[in-house]
Amino acid sequence: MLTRNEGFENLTAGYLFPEVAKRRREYQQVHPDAKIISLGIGNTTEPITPHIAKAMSDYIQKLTTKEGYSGYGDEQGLSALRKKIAEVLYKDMATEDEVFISDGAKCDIARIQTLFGRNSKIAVQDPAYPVYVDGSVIVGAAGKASPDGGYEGVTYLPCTAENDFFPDLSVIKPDTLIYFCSPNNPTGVASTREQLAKLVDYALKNGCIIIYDSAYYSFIRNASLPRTIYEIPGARKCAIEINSFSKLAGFTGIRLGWSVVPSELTYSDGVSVKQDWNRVMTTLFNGASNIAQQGGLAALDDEGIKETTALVNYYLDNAKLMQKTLTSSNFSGAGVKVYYTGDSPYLWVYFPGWKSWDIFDKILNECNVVTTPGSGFGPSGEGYVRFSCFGHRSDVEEACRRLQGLKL
Ligand code: PGU
Repeated sequence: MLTRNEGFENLTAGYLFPEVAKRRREYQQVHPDAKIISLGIGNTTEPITPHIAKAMSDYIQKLTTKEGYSGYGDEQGLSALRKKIAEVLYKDMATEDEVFISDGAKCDIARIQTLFGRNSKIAVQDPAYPVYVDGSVIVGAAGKASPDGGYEGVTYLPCTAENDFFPDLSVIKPDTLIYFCSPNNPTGVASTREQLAKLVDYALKNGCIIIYDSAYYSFIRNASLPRTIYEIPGARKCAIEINSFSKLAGFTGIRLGWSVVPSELTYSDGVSVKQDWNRVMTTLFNGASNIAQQGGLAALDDEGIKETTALVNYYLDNAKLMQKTLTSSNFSGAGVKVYYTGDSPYLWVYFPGWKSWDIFDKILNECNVVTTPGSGFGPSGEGYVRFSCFGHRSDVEEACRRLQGLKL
């Protein structure tokens, strides 16, 4: 008999979002008439925009012809798309050969773990997108669960209202892999240039590598905030960036993302990280869908940028409506605190005296609205709930009406 990868034994809970979906299903079974609205998982709902859709459907037509058909492409992605991403999004900060096209950011976060193996030390923002920790547990780098609710091999970096959601970096040990997400999921906070400069400086001085997840960069509206880690001098020597078309262009189902691994980035022995990443992407991946890549190309030309900006603005307007409701007297009178700066799709909301899953249940029961419990993102998320703005406007408006009636 084969033994089980002990990483699975170490996992203390199921993945957060299926857990949320299960509670929703159970509620719906008991209340079949309830019209449940999701402000839970960050799943896009608006249609693919016309210019981007046309590029994909034109390409599908080409695939039906002998001349236009293509099978496997380069595993690292279409060179036209790698070039376009480098030119449009990174300008002189990254080159085409440093951009790798993928089937999405979550998948890249999983594959990245193969670079550093089970002996790597991990640090994560707390709260954080659960894949960083759960993925590390599965590959064995996070160790066993500790009694305080975390994992022995993970350094948690509390990001709370008290520290303005930017962590104390001094607790990170040398030679650690640091997962850092900005704009952050779930707090919604986008780190400033000064904060990111501190992070890069710390990584360079302590031999750390940053996995910088900027899947929500397109939601940044404050022009002074960096949209990529490579705006920070020195980042090319210590950071990998992971990114996605999911939230940028509504590609959550189409699946398309990219990573940037600069040529200067090396392991302690001087070997190039990019060289190994190229090996991982060519060996454990077979290239993103060629149809999706045509959509990605269209998303980054002038017309595409116009469309995606409008699409993201639509969701940001939803977030403003939710902010208005959650800061109204029904909530503020009960001491509820809303953290939202207008640069992300998530509102991070603190309900004093409540456990996250309890307030999640209460909102589901009384308003038939699904949220995401903050404790699912890490120990510092307890007492918080995350509201996502990726709904249709009419659903968001209806959810806001119902939330006004929540008995706090
Ligand atoms: N990175 C961050 C920070 C995310 O929040 C998400 C999605 C991804 C990556 C995934 O990007 P893809 O390119 O689509 O793979 N987070 C959503 C969806 C939940 C999930 O399991 O990915 C969320 O609600 O947090």
